[in-house]
Amino acid sequence: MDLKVIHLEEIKDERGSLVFAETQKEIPFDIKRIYYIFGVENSKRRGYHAHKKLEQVFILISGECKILFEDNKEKKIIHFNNPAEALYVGPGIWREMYGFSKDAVLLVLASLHYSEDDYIRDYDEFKKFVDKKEK
Ligand code: T46
Repeated sequence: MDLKVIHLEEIKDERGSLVFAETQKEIPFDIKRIYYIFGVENSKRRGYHAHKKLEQVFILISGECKILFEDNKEKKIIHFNNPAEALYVGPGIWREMYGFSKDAVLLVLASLHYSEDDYIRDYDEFKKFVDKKEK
């Protein structure tokens, strides 16, 4: 699956911690957009889509949540709870985010501006898209 854990450097001193990431260094694309998700009730699930071209890096900057990822071969559940660990997510991967703690803030760095045309929100369409990509 086109996922890659990115270990970010954490600079810790008596004042607390600072974590950084730079374009084309830790982040393998030019960042065109950021967005963040917070205030999600623990019982709610978000996502239910894949992207056709978008590359993303996910960073859980506070709290914890889980994300289910799926491509044409496998499913993986990743438990996010470390703000110094980012996850690169390539195109063509279905995702469902759930199990948000009250204090969870999920930051997403994105390689493209927002376009609804890049979303595949229908699961059967996603399956066809990834099968076609494989051939
Ligand atoms: C993703 C997961 C992790 C915008 O207008 N601009 C934006 O940049 C974004 C990201 C969303 N929107 C609008 C589209 C919808 O009307 O915000 C609304 C909520 O978006 P959505 O239902 O897609 O939210 P999630 O949490 O299901 O998915 C989001 C991202 O959309 C998606 O790219 O990978 O977070």
